Amino acid sequence: MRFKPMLQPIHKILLLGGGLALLGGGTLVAQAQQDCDASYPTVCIPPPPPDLDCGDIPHRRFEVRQPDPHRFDGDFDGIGCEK
Ligand SMILES: [Ca+2]
Repeated sequence: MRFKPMLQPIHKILLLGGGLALLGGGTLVAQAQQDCDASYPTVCIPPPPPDLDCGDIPHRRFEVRQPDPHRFDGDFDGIGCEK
């Protein structure tokens, strides 16, 4: 009879910890998606600010969709950082 009151708080802490871990994981996924601008679907480039140039990123010849906030595709052919 003495063990039951001691076990209950531990059980609640474990449940709380699991819930927080799930919450934390969901937040991390949401942040990762926000950091990838939809104008560059094949690579992950965060939206400005700051404004990035091709020299600031490792990617070359990647798909660019408008509005292209970083202006990686200066000639508007849908391919960014060709040079
Ligand atoms: Ca281009």
